[in-house]
Amino acid sequence: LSSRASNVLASLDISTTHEISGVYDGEWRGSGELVSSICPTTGEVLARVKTATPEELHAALERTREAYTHFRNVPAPRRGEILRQIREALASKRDELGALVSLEMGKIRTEGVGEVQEFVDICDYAVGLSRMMNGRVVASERPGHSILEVPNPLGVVAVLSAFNFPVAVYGWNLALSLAAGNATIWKPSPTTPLCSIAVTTIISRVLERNSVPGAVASLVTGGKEVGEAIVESQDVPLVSFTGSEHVGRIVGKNVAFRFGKSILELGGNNASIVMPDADLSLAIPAVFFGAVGTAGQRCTSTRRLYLHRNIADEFLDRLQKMYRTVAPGDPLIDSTLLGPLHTRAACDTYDKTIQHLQTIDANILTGGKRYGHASFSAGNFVEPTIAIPKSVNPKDFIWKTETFAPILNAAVFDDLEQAIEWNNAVPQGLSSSLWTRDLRNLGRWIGPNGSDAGIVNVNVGTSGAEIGAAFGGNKSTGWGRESGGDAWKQYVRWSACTINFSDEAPLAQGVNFPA
Ligand code: UN1
Repeated sequence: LSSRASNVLASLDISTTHEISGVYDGEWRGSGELVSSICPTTGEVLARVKTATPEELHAALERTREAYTHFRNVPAPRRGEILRQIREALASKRDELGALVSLEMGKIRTEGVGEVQEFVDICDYAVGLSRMMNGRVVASERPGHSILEVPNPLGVVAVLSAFNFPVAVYGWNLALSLAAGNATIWKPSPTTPLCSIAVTTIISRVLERNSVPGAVASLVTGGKEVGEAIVESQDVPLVSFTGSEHVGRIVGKNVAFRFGKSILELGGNNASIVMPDADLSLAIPAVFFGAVGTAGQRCTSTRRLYLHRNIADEFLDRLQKMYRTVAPGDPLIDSTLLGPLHTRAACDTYDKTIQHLQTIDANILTGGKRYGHASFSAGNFVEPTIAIPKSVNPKDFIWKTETFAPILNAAVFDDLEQAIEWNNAVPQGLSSSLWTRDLRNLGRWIGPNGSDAGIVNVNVGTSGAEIGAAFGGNKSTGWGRESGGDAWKQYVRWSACTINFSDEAPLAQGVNFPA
Protein backbone atom coordinates (compact mmCIF):
# COMPACT_ATOMS: atom_id res chain seq x y z
CA LEU A 1 0.00 0.00 0.00
CA SER A 2 1.34 3.47 -0.86
CA SER A 3 2.26 5.67 2.11
CA ARG A 4 -0.20 8.22 0.72
CA ALA A 5 -3.02 5.74 1.35
CA SER A 6 -1.75 4.09 4.52
CA ASN A 7 -1.38 7.47 6.26
CA VAL A 8 -5.02 8.32 5.61
CA LEU A 9 -6.24 4.89 6.73
CA ALA A 10 -4.06 4.89 9.85
CA SER A 11 -5.38 8.31 10.90
CA LEU A 12 -8.82 6.69 11.18
CA ASP A 13 -7.67 3.40 12.77
CA ILE A 14 -8.48 1.39 9.62
CA SER A 15 -6.31 -1.71 9.49
CA THR A 16 -3.99 -1.90 6.51
CA THR A 17 -2.97 -5.50 7.12
CA HIS A 18 -6.22 -7.39 7.78
CA GLU A 19 -9.51 -7.89 6.08
CA ILE A 20 -11.95 -5.42 7.57
CA SER A 21 -15.39 -6.13 9.01
CA GLY A 22 -18.10 -4.37 7.04
CA VAL A 23 -21.09 -5.12 9.25
CA TYR A 24 -21.97 -3.39 12.51
CA ASP A 25 -25.05 -3.99 14.64
CA GLY A 26 -23.62 -3.39 18.11
CA GLU A 27 -20.67 -5.59 17.25
CA TRP A 28 -18.45 -5.72 14.20
CA ARG A 29 -19.02 -8.73 11.96
CA GLY A 30 -18.93 -9.79 8.34
CA SER A 31 -18.25 -13.24 6.95
CA GLY A 32 -19.77 -12.77 3.52
CA GLU A 33 -18.12 -12.04 0.21
CA LEU A 34 -14.95 -9.96 0.22
CA VAL A 35 -15.21 -6.60 -1.52
CA SER A 36 -12.17 -4.54 -2.51
CA SER A 37 -12.05 -0.81 -2.06
CA ILE A 38 -10.13 0.56 -5.04
CA CYS A 39 -8.48 3.95 -5.18
CA PRO A 40 -9.76 5.77 -8.29
CA THR A 41 -6.55 7.84 -8.50
CA THR A 42 -3.97 5.04 -8.49
CA GLY A 43 -5.98 1.87 -9.06
CA GLU A 44 -4.50 0.28 -5.93
CA VAL A 45 -6.57 -1.88 -3.62
CA LEU A 46 -6.98 0.09 -0.39
CA ALA A 47 -8.51 -2.68 1.67
CA ARG A 48 -10.61 -5.81 1.53
CA VAL A 49 -13.93 -5.63 3.32
CA LYS A 50 -15.94 -8.56 4.65
CA THR A 51 -19.56 -7.91 3.68
CA ALA A 52 -22.76 -9.32 5.15
CA THR A 53 -24.08 -12.83 4.54
CA PRO A 54 -27.88 -13.03 4.20
CA GLU A 55 -28.04 -14.38 7.79
CA GLU A 56 -25.94 -11.50 9.07
CA LEU A 57 -28.13 -9.02 7.28
CA HIS A 58 -31.29 -10.48 8.81
CA ALA A 59 -29.71 -10.56 12.27
CA ALA A 60 -28.64 -6.92 11.82
CA LEU A 61 -32.17 -5.96 10.81
CA GLU A 62 -33.51 -7.67 13.93
CA ARG A 63 -31.00 -5.97 16.21
CA THR A 64 -31.75 -2.62 14.62
CA ARG A 65 -35.45 -3.17 15.25
CA GLU A 66 -34.67 -4.05 18.92
CA ALA A 67 -32.49 -0.97 19.24
CA TYR A 68 -35.41 1.12 18.00
CA THR A 69 -37.74 -0.22 20.71
CA HIS A 70 -35.18 0.99 23.25
CA PHE A 71 -34.33 4.29 21.56
CA ARG A 72 -37.92 5.45 21.01
CA ASN A 73 -38.19 5.80 24.80
CA VAL A 74 -35.20 8.11 25.09
CA PRO A 75 -36.56 11.69 25.32
CA ALA A 76 -35.97 13.67 22.14
CA PRO A 77 -33.73 16.36 23.74
CA ARG A 78 -31.59 13.56 25.18
CA ARG A 79 -31.35 12.09 21.68
CA GLY A 80 -30.28 15.56 20.61
CA GLU A 81 -27.50 15.52 23.19
CA ILE A 82 -26.21 12.26 21.70
CA LEU A 83 -26.30 13.89 18.26
CA ARG A 84 -24.32 16.79 19.67
CA GLN A 85 -21.65 14.36 20.77
CA ILE A 86 -21.69 12.68 17.35
CA ARG A 87 -21.23 16.13 15.84
CA GLU A 88 -18.20 16.79 18.05
CA ALA A 89 -16.69 13.39 17.30
CA LEU A 90 -17.08 13.91 13.54
CA ALA A 91 -15.73 17.46 13.69
CA SER A 92 -12.63 16.30 15.55
CA LYS A 93 -11.90 13.96 12.60
CA ARG A 94 -13.06 16.34 9.86
CA ASP A 95 -9.74 16.51 8.02
CA GLU A 96 -9.01 12.80 8.34
CA LEU A 97 -12.47 11.76 7.14
CA GLY A 98 -12.33 14.35 4.37
CA ALA A 99 -9.04 12.85 3.22
CA LEU A 100 -10.58 9.37 3.25
CA VAL A 101 -13.39 10.62 1.00
CA SER A 102 -10.73 11.97 -1.38
CA LEU A 103 -8.78 8.73 -1.24
CA GLU A 104 -11.67 6.33 -1.74
CA MET A 105 -14.21 8.36 -3.76
CA GLY A 106 -11.78 10.66 -5.61
CA LYS A 107 -13.18 14.15 -4.99
CA ILE A 108 -10.65 16.84 -4.15
CA ARG A 109 -9.67 17.57 -0.58
CA THR A 110 -11.66 20.75 0.00
CA GLU A 111 -14.79 18.97 -1.24
CA GLY A 112 -14.07 15.88 0.86
CA VAL A 113 -13.72 18.01 3.97
CA GLY A 114 -16.77 20.04 2.90
CA GLU A 115 -18.79 16.87 2.80
CA VAL A 116 -17.88 16.01 6.38
CA GLN A 117 -18.77 19.61 7.29
CA GLU A 118 -22.20 18.98 5.75
CA PHE A 119 -22.66 16.06 8.17
CA VAL A 120 -21.55 18.29 11.06
CA ASP A 121 -24.01 20.98 9.95
CA ILE A 122 -26.97 18.61 9.79
CA CYS A 123 -26.09 17.32 13.27
CA ASP A 124 -26.25 20.91 14.56
CA TYR A 125 -29.59 21.28 12.84
CA ALA A 126 -30.89 18.03 14.35
CA VAL A 127 -29.75 19.01 17.84
CA GLY A 128 -32.02 22.06 17.60
CA LEU A 129 -34.73 19.98 15.99
CA SER A 130 -34.67 17.56 18.91
CA ARG A 131 -36.38 20.30 20.96
CA MET A 132 -38.65 21.49 18.14
CA MET A 133 -40.32 18.47 16.56
CA ASN A 134 -43.65 19.79 17.66
CA GLY A 135 -47.05 18.35 17.03
CA ARG A 136 -50.12 20.57 17.29
CA VAL A 137 -53.48 21.03 18.87
CA VAL A 138 -56.41 21.29 16.44
CA ALA A 139 -59.78 22.85 17.35
CA SER A 140 -62.53 20.23 17.62
CA GLU A 141 -66.08 20.86 16.45
CA ARG A 142 -67.36 19.00 19.52
CA PRO A 143 -67.60 20.60 22.98
CA GLY A 144 -65.16 19.23 25.54
CA HIS A 145 -63.02 17.64 22.83
CA SER A 146 -59.52 18.30 21.67
CA ILE A 147 -57.54 16.98 18.73
CA LEU A 148 -53.79 16.45 18.90
CA GLU A 149 -51.38 15.65 16.11
CA VAL A 150 -48.55 13.74 17.72
CA PRO A 151 -45.28 12.88 15.98
CA ASN A 152 -44.08 9.45 17.10
CA PRO A 153 -40.94 7.58 16.06
CA LEU A 154 -41.37 5.44 12.96
CA GLY A 155 -39.11 2.39 13.39
CA VAL A 156 -36.15 1.25 11.33
CA VAL A 157 -35.04 3.70 8.64
CA ALA A 158 -32.85 2.25 5.88
CA VAL A 159 -30.38 4.51 4.10
CA LEU A 160 -29.13 3.27 0.75
CA SER A 161 -26.51 5.79 -0.32
CA ALA A 162 -24.45 6.44 -3.44
CA PHE A 163 -20.70 6.64 -4.03
CA ASN A 164 -20.59 10.35 -4.85
CA PHE A 165 -21.46 11.60 -1.37
CA PRO A 166 -20.30 8.65 0.73
CA VAL A 167 -20.58 10.59 4.01
CA ALA A 168 -22.98 13.56 3.81
CA VAL A 169 -26.09 11.88 2.41
CA TYR A 170 -25.99 9.28 5.19
CA GLY A 171 -25.56 12.20 7.60
CA TRP A 172 -28.73 13.96 6.40
CA ASN A 173 -30.75 10.82 7.03
CA LEU A 174 -29.07 9.65 10.20
CA ALA A 175 -29.35 13.01 11.98
CA LEU A 176 -33.08 13.44 11.30
CA SER A 177 -33.81 9.79 11.90
CA LEU A 178 -32.07 9.72 15.30
CA ALA A 179 -33.61 13.00 16.41
CA ALA A 180 -37.01 11.49 15.57
CA GLY A 181 -36.29 8.42 17.70
CA ASN A 182 -35.64 5.84 14.98
CA ALA A 183 -32.86 3.35 14.46
CA THR A 184 -31.04 3.41 11.14
CA ILE A 185 -29.54 0.68 8.96
CA TRP A 186 -27.06 1.92 6.36
CA LYS A 187 -26.19 0.16 3.13
CA PRO A 188 -23.52 2.30 1.47
CA SER A 189 -22.34 2.08 -2.11
CA PRO A 190 -20.30 -1.12 -2.59
CA THR A 191 -17.42 1.02 -3.88
CA THR A 192 -17.03 3.26 -0.81
CA PRO A 193 -17.12 0.81 2.11
CA LEU A 194 -14.23 2.42 3.99
CA CYS A 195 -15.96 5.78 4.35
CA SER A 196 -18.98 4.04 5.88
CA ILE A 197 -16.84 1.94 8.21
CA ALA A 198 -14.90 5.00 9.42
CA VAL A 199 -18.10 7.01 10.02
CA THR A 200 -19.84 4.11 11.78
CA THR A 201 -16.79 3.52 13.99
CA ILE A 202 -16.87 7.15 15.15
CA ILE A 203 -20.63 7.06 15.80
CA SER A 204 -20.61 3.67 17.53
CA ARG A 205 -18.11 4.93 20.09
CA VAL A 206 -20.43 7.80 20.99
CA LEU A 207 -23.41 5.44 21.28
CA GLU A 208 -21.42 3.10 23.50
CA ARG A 209 -20.33 5.94 25.77
CA ASN A 210 -23.99 6.87 26.19
CA SER A 211 -25.10 3.26 26.87
CA VAL A 212 -27.27 3.30 23.76
CA PRO A 213 -27.41 0.08 21.66
CA GLY A 214 -24.98 0.31 18.76
CA ALA A 215 -27.65 -1.05 16.42
CA VAL A 216 -29.31 2.37 16.58
CA ALA A 217 -26.84 3.12 13.75
CA SER A 218 -26.23 -0.23 12.01
CA LEU A 219 -24.12 -0.77 8.92
CA VAL A 220 -24.36 -3.53 6.33
CA THR A 221 -21.97 -3.40 3.41
CA GLY A 222 -22.71 -5.59 0.45
CA GLY A 223 -24.08 -5.69 -3.05
CA LYS A 224 -27.39 -5.75 -4.77
CA GLU A 225 -28.82 -8.67 -2.72
CA VAL A 226 -28.34 -6.75 0.51
CA GLY A 227 -30.15 -3.74 -0.92
CA GLU A 228 -32.96 -5.93 -2.28
CA ALA A 229 -33.48 -7.69 1.06
CA ILE A 230 -33.71 -4.33 2.86
CA VAL A 231 -36.13 -2.95 0.28
CA GLU A 232 -38.37 -5.99 0.71
CA SER A 233 -38.25 -6.15 4.50
CA GLN A 234 -41.53 -5.48 6.27
CA ASP A 235 -39.46 -4.34 9.26
CA VAL A 236 -38.28 -1.23 7.41
CA PRO A 237 -41.08 1.36 7.22
CA LEU A 238 -38.93 3.97 5.47
CA VAL A 239 -36.29 3.49 2.78
CA SER A 240 -34.23 6.50 1.78
CA PHE A 241 -32.50 5.78 -1.53
CA THR A 242 -29.98 7.85 -3.47
CA GLY A 243 -28.88 6.59 -6.88
CA SER A 244 -29.85 6.14 -10.49
CA GLU A 245 -33.32 6.56 -11.95
CA HIS A 246 -33.15 2.97 -13.13
CA VAL A 247 -32.60 1.48 -9.67
CA GLY A 248 -34.79 4.11 -7.99
CA ARG A 249 -37.74 3.02 -10.10
CA ILE A 250 -37.35 -0.55 -8.80
CA VAL A 251 -36.81 0.58 -5.19
CA GLY A 252 -39.82 2.91 -5.27
CA LYS A 253 -42.07 0.25 -6.76
CA ASN A 254 -41.02 -2.52 -4.39
CA VAL A 255 -41.26 -0.37 -1.27
CA ALA A 256 -44.69 0.89 -2.34
CA PHE A 257 -45.81 -2.68 -3.05
CA ARG A 258 -45.43 -3.57 0.63
CA PHE A 259 -46.89 -0.17 1.63
CA GLY A 260 -43.60 1.17 2.94
CA LYS A 261 -42.53 4.81 2.55
CA SER A 262 -39.61 5.86 0.41
CA ILE A 263 -37.52 8.97 -0.12
CA LEU A 264 -35.95 8.93 -3.59
CA GLU A 265 -33.01 11.10 -4.65
CA LEU A 266 -32.38 10.10 -8.26
CA GLY A 267 -30.86 11.66 -11.33
CA GLY A 268 -30.23 15.33 -11.86
CA ASN A 269 -29.78 16.99 -15.25
CA ASN A 270 -29.35 20.53 -14.14
CA ALA A 271 -29.30 23.69 -16.23
CA SER A 272 -27.86 27.15 -15.74
CA ILE A 273 -29.49 29.97 -17.71
CA VAL A 274 -27.52 33.16 -18.26
CA MET A 275 -29.38 36.37 -19.15
CA PRO A 276 -27.69 39.30 -20.96
CA ASP A 277 -27.81 41.45 -17.81
CA ALA A 278 -26.03 38.85 -15.65
CA ASP A 279 -22.80 39.62 -13.83
CA LEU A 280 -20.55 37.37 -15.89
CA SER A 281 -17.67 37.64 -13.45
CA LEU A 282 -19.88 35.72 -10.99
CA ALA A 283 -21.70 33.48 -13.45
CA ILE A 284 -18.65 32.06 -15.25
CA PRO A 285 -16.81 30.75 -12.16
CA ALA A 286 -20.11 29.36 -10.85
CA VAL A 287 -20.74 27.39 -14.05
CA PHE A 288 -17.10 26.29 -13.96
CA PHE A 289 -17.51 24.91 -10.42
CA GLY A 290 -20.92 23.41 -11.19
CA ALA A 291 -19.68 21.54 -14.25
CA VAL A 292 -16.09 20.64 -13.30
CA GLY A 293 -16.34 20.41 -9.50
CA THR A 294 -16.41 16.82 -8.17
CA ALA A 295 -15.46 15.93 -11.77
CA GLY A 296 -19.13 16.34 -12.69
CA GLN A 297 -20.23 13.62 -10.27
CA ARG A 298 -22.76 15.49 -8.14
CA CYS A 299 -26.47 14.95 -8.63
CA THR A 300 -26.49 18.74 -8.73
CA SER A 301 -23.65 19.17 -11.27
CA THR A 302 -24.32 21.62 -14.09
CA ARG A 303 -24.89 19.59 -17.26
CA ARG A 304 -26.78 22.05 -19.47
CA LEU A 305 -25.89 25.66 -20.14
CA TYR A 306 -28.34 28.02 -21.83
CA LEU A 307 -26.77 31.33 -22.88
CA HIS A 308 -28.54 34.42 -24.15
CA ARG A 309 -27.38 35.25 -27.66
CA ASN A 310 -25.92 38.63 -26.65
CA ILE A 311 -23.40 37.19 -24.19
CA ALA A 312 -22.94 33.64 -25.53
CA ASP A 313 -19.62 34.14 -27.36
CA GLU A 314 -17.99 36.10 -24.58
CA PHE A 315 -19.24 33.65 -21.96
CA LEU A 316 -17.91 30.58 -23.78
CA ASP A 317 -14.62 32.29 -24.49
CA ARG A 318 -14.02 33.13 -20.87
CA LEU A 319 -15.28 29.76 -19.65
CA GLN A 320 -12.88 27.92 -21.97
CA LYS A 321 -10.00 29.99 -20.60
CA MET A 322 -10.93 28.73 -17.15
CA TYR A 323 -11.15 25.13 -18.39
CA ARG A 324 -7.61 25.43 -19.75
CA THR A 325 -6.29 26.06 -16.22
CA VAL A 326 -7.57 22.69 -14.97
CA ALA A 327 -4.76 20.30 -14.20
CA PRO A 328 -5.82 16.83 -13.13
CA GLY A 329 -4.08 15.23 -10.22
CA ASP A 330 -4.12 13.51 -6.88
CA PRO A 331 -7.21 14.77 -5.04
CA LEU A 332 -5.26 14.56 -1.77
CA ILE A 333 -2.95 17.36 -2.93
CA ASP A 334 -4.35 20.75 -1.99
CA SER A 335 -3.72 22.47 -5.32
CA THR A 336 -5.58 19.85 -7.40
CA LEU A 337 -8.84 21.02 -8.95
CA LEU A 338 -9.83 17.88 -10.81
CA GLY A 339 -9.74 14.38 -9.39
CA PRO A 340 -10.53 11.14 -11.20
CA LEU A 341 -13.91 9.67 -12.01
CA HIS A 342 -14.88 7.15 -9.39
CA THR A 343 -14.71 4.00 -11.52
CA ARG A 344 -13.38 2.67 -14.81
CA ALA A 345 -16.97 2.08 -15.87
CA ALA A 346 -17.61 5.82 -15.49
CA CYS A 347 -14.78 6.49 -17.97
CA ASP A 348 -16.49 4.18 -20.46
CA THR A 349 -19.75 6.09 -20.01
CA TYR A 350 -17.82 9.32 -20.60
CA ASP A 351 -16.27 7.88 -23.80
CA LYS A 352 -19.66 6.74 -25.06
CA THR A 353 -21.21 10.14 -24.52
CA ILE A 354 -18.30 11.82 -26.33
CA GLN A 355 -18.71 9.39 -29.22
CA HIS A 356 -22.39 10.20 -29.33
CA LEU A 357 -21.58 13.92 -29.42
CA GLN A 358 -19.30 13.22 -32.39
CA THR A 359 -21.97 11.21 -34.19
CA ILE A 360 -24.44 14.04 -33.90
CA ASP A 361 -21.79 16.51 -35.14
CA ALA A 362 -21.66 18.51 -31.96
CA ASN A 363 -18.98 21.17 -31.77
CA ILE A 364 -16.65 20.05 -28.96
CA LEU A 365 -15.06 23.30 -27.79
CA THR A 366 -12.76 21.74 -25.27
CA GLY A 367 -12.04 18.32 -23.77
CA GLY A 368 -13.39 15.06 -25.12
CA LYS A 369 -10.49 12.74 -24.22
CA ARG A 370 -9.07 10.79 -21.35
CA TYR A 371 -5.85 12.21 -19.95
CA GLY A 372 -3.12 10.23 -21.65
CA HIS A 373 -0.12 11.21 -19.55
CA ALA A 374 1.56 8.18 -17.97
CA SER A 375 1.19 9.42 -14.40
CA PHE A 376 -2.58 9.38 -14.80
CA SER A 377 -2.98 6.13 -16.71
CA ALA A 378 -3.69 4.10 -13.56
CA GLY A 379 -6.44 6.49 -12.54
CA ASN A 380 -9.76 7.40 -14.13
CA PHE A 381 -8.92 10.87 -15.40
CA VAL A 382 -11.00 12.47 -18.15
CA GLU A 383 -10.91 15.95 -19.66
CA PRO A 384 -13.72 18.30 -18.67
CA THR A 385 -15.70 18.91 -21.82
CA ILE A 386 -17.83 21.68 -23.28
CA ALA A 387 -19.93 20.76 -26.30
CA ILE A 388 -22.42 22.57 -28.48
CA PRO A 389 -24.84 20.02 -29.93
CA LYS A 390 -26.41 21.13 -33.21
CA SER A 391 -29.89 20.33 -31.98
CA VAL A 392 -31.34 22.42 -29.17
CA ASN A 393 -34.30 20.06 -28.79
CA PRO A 394 -34.25 19.12 -25.10
CA LYS A 395 -36.02 15.84 -25.90
CA ASP A 396 -32.96 14.59 -27.80
CA PHE A 397 -30.88 11.94 -26.04
CA ILE A 398 -27.91 14.22 -25.41
CA TRP A 399 -30.02 16.76 -23.50
CA LYS A 400 -32.35 14.49 -21.61
CA THR A 401 -29.78 12.02 -20.26
CA GLU A 402 -27.74 12.46 -17.11
CA THR A 403 -24.12 11.48 -17.77
CA PHE A 404 -22.20 11.30 -14.51
CA ALA A 405 -19.04 12.95 -15.86
CA PRO A 406 -17.74 16.49 -16.49
CA ILE A 407 -19.56 17.10 -19.78
CA LEU A 408 -21.36 20.41 -20.25
CA ASN A 409 -23.70 20.91 -23.21
CA ALA A 410 -24.42 24.48 -24.25
CA ALA A 411 -27.08 26.15 -26.40
CA VAL A 412 -28.04 29.72 -27.30
CA PHE A 413 -31.49 31.24 -26.66
CA ASP A 414 -33.20 34.52 -27.49
CA ASP A 415 -35.73 34.97 -24.72
CA LEU A 416 -36.21 33.72 -21.18
CA GLU A 417 -39.46 31.89 -22.02
CA GLN A 418 -37.57 29.65 -24.40
CA ALA A 419 -34.80 28.95 -21.88
CA ILE A 420 -37.31 28.05 -19.16
CA GLU A 421 -39.10 25.75 -21.57
CA TRP A 422 -35.81 23.96 -22.28
CA ASN A 423 -34.97 23.89 -18.59
CA ASN A 424 -38.25 22.10 -17.84
CA ALA A 425 -38.44 19.81 -20.87
CA VAL A 426 -36.22 17.02 -19.50
CA PRO A 427 -37.46 14.13 -17.33
CA GLN A 428 -35.37 15.13 -14.31
CA GLY A 429 -36.05 18.04 -11.97
CA LEU A 430 -33.36 18.43 -9.32
CA SER A 431 -31.53 21.75 -9.57
CA SER A 432 -31.60 24.86 -11.74
CA SER A 433 -29.95 28.26 -11.78
CA LEU A 434 -30.75 31.61 -13.37
CA TRP A 435 -28.23 34.45 -13.75
CA THR A 436 -29.81 37.88 -13.94
CA ARG A 437 -30.02 41.20 -12.13
CA ASP A 438 -33.48 41.99 -13.42
CA LEU A 439 -36.17 41.48 -10.78
CA ARG A 440 -38.77 40.64 -13.41
CA ASN A 441 -36.79 37.62 -14.60
CA LEU A 442 -36.34 36.48 -11.03
CA GLY A 443 -40.06 36.67 -10.30
CA ARG A 444 -40.87 34.66 -13.37
CA TRP A 445 -38.21 32.04 -12.63
CA ILE A 446 -39.32 31.21 -9.09
CA GLY A 447 -43.07 31.38 -9.79
CA PRO A 448 -45.67 29.10 -11.42
CA ASN A 449 -44.30 29.70 -14.94
CA GLY A 450 -40.71 29.21 -13.85
CA SER A 451 -38.37 26.32 -13.16
CA ASP A 452 -40.04 23.04 -12.22
CA ALA A 453 -36.97 21.72 -10.35
CA GLY A 454 -36.78 21.20 -6.59
CA ILE A 455 -33.87 23.65 -6.33
CA VAL A 456 -34.43 27.00 -8.08
CA ASN A 457 -31.44 29.29 -7.60
CA VAL A 458 -30.80 32.87 -8.65
CA ASN A 459 -27.21 34.06 -9.13
CA VAL A 460 -26.09 30.86 -7.40
CA GLY A 461 -24.93 27.78 -9.30
CA THR A 462 -26.78 24.46 -9.45
CA SER A 463 -24.62 22.60 -6.93
CA GLY A 464 -23.48 23.17 -3.39
CA ALA A 465 -26.75 23.56 -1.48
CA GLU A 466 -26.69 24.27 2.26
CA ILE A 467 -28.45 21.88 4.65
CA GLY A 468 -31.06 24.38 5.88
CA ALA A 469 -33.60 23.98 3.09
CA ALA A 470 -35.09 20.65 2.08
CA PHE A 471 -32.90 19.07 -0.60
CA GLY A 472 -34.39 17.08 -3.46
CA GLY A 473 -35.94 17.07 -6.86
CA ASN A 474 -39.18 16.57 -8.76
CA LYS A 475 -40.30 14.39 -11.65
CA SER A 476 -37.89 11.52 -12.40
CA THR A 477 -35.58 12.78 -9.66
CA GLY A 478 -38.15 11.11 -7.42
CA TRP A 479 -39.81 13.96 -5.44
CA GLY A 480 -37.81 13.08 -2.31
CA ARG A 481 -36.81 15.73 0.22
CA GLU A 482 -33.99 15.32 2.70
CA SER A 483 -31.96 17.42 5.09
CA GLY A 484 -33.62 20.72 6.16
CA GLY A 485 -37.01 22.34 5.75
CA ASP A 486 -39.88 20.02 6.64
CA ALA A 487 -37.96 16.88 5.68
CA TRP A 488 -37.95 15.63 9.30
CA LYS A 489 -41.72 15.13 9.15
CA GLN A 490 -41.20 12.06 6.96
CA TYR A 491 -39.20 10.31 9.65
CA VAL A 492 -42.10 10.12 12.13
CA ARG A 493 -45.52 8.51 12.12
CA TRP A 494 -48.22 11.03 12.80
CA SER A 495 -50.93 10.11 15.29
CA ALA A 496 -54.20 12.08 15.11
CA CYS A 497 -55.65 11.83 18.62
CA THR A 498 -59.18 13.03 19.38
CA ILE A 499 -59.63 13.34 23.14
CA ASN A 500 -62.96 13.68 24.90
CA PHE A 501 -62.72 15.33 28.31
CA SER A 502 -66.46 15.99 28.66
CA ASP A 503 -69.30 13.90 30.13
CA GLU A 504 -71.04 13.59 26.76
CA ALA A 505 -70.09 11.55 23.73
CA PRO A 506 -71.40 13.49 20.71
CA LEU A 507 -70.67 12.18 17.21
CA ALA A 508 -68.93 14.34 14.65
CA GLN A 509 -70.87 15.96 11.80
CA GLY A 510 -73.94 16.01 14.14
CA VAL A 511 -74.71 12.36 13.33
CA ASN A 512 -77.53 11.05 15.50
CA PHE A 513 -77.35 7.36 16.46
CA PRO A 514 -79.53 6.83 19.57
CA ALA A 515 -78.50 3.85 21.67
C1 UN1 B 1 -25.65 14.71 -4.35
O1 UN1 B 1 -25.00 15.01 -5.33
O2 UN1 B 1 -26.17 13.56 -4.24
O3 UN1 B 1 -25.94 20.52 -3.23
C2 UN1 B 1 -25.84 15.57 -3.18
C3 UN1 B 1 -24.95 19.83 -3.32
C4 UN1 B 1 -24.56 19.03 -2.10
C5 UN1 B 1 -25.24 17.69 -2.06
C6 UN1 B 1 -25.22 16.93 -3.34
N1 UN1 B 1 -24.90 19.77 -0.93
O4 UN1 B 1 -24.28 19.78 -4.32
